[in-house]
Amino acid sequence: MSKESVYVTRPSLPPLADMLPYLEKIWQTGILTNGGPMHQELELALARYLNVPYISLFSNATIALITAFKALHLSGEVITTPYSFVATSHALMWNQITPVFVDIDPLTLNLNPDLIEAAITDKTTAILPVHCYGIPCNIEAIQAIADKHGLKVIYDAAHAFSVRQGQRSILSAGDLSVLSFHATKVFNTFEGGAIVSPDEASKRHIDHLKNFGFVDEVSVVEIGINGKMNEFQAAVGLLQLQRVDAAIQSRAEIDRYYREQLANVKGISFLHTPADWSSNFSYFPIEIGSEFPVSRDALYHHFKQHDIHPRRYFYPLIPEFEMYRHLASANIANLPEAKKVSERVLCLPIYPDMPREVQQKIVSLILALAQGAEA
Ligand code: T4K
Repeated sequence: MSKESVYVTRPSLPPLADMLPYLEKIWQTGILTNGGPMHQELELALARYLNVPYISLFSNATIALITAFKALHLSGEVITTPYSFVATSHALMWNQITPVFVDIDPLTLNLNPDLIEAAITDKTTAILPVHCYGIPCNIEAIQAIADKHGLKVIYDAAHAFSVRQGQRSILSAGDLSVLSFHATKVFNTFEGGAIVSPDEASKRHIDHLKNFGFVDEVSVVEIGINGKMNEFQAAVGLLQLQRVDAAIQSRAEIDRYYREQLANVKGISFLHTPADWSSNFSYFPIEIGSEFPVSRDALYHHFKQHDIHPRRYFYPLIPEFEMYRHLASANIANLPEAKKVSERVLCLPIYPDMPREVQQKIVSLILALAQGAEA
């Protein structure tokens, strides 16, 4: 990665000097992992900040998803979205659960609740929606279907750190929600993740599962895994938390700039913004329609020639990957909205402290193409 290159994101980092006292403490105490003091402090601080009842920290969101399915004893089939990062479905496969892909709502780009019931079979045990780009799913409609059919709901909330609808955190929806704290996310601990639980018993169970199934020194009650976040990650998290509001604010300003500058470009549209939504501005996806002079892919390559690297999240669709193609629900003909969107969306670079000149360069490349200045 050269310094001049512009990537879809650039991770926020706490000042190195602020990190040193935390490192000294780790070195002094010799407590490196296994639910140490910083881990405990971060769990409490995050639960407070996110306004959620209970949270369990993990080494990353993929392991957290795998553990969440195990905690809820899921099996058989789980209904999910084709339009996500591949980890969403991979985590099901690691539990020998078959993903059943259902098309997305073209407005929110999330699992379309109107299509879920038709995909339920006697093997279905849960619904796994994703709040894609932090845009909330239709939580009420999904819960109503789950309640009617006795299904669990696990939200892949990897993009949804701190997102609220009205006054309510969307992370409290469903049975469990899973967050990612990967380097590329709004709040990062280098690698990391978490499960949000509704009650103490669920949290305790998840905490046992992420520690091999140990409940005390000599008792292992379940086949657990090692999903623990270590003290270094937790220290990073504690420092990041002090700055995350400012980081989101800085993202909001870039979001506003892009929207203003690109508002009247024919063939470029922005994503739906629900009225009572408080976004974390984690991504800036634009949809490139047929009225724009070049295709999404041509625009993507044009940017690359200028050493700007937006991303085609999420292309290809998960069901287009080789290991999913054999599934009946992976037939792309039944997923027309997801297919269309995966060929049209481009996520523009957005990250705190992104220089205004870089934002201007990105905008001017798009405007020049729109005005036919560059073929
Ligand atoms: N569910 C959903 C819906 C997800 O989106 C994800 C992850 C997960 C589950 C699983 O969460 P984790 O198990 O990862 O916690 C990235 C991330 O690796 C992945 O976490 C994320 N979603 C996905 C949407 O994006 P890539 O393949 O795009 O990463 P990469 O390495 O190409 O990074 C993108 C750009 O960011 C690079 O071009 C440069 C910049 N970058 C990246 C890293 C890692 C940096 O500047 N510094 C860095 O350290 O997947």
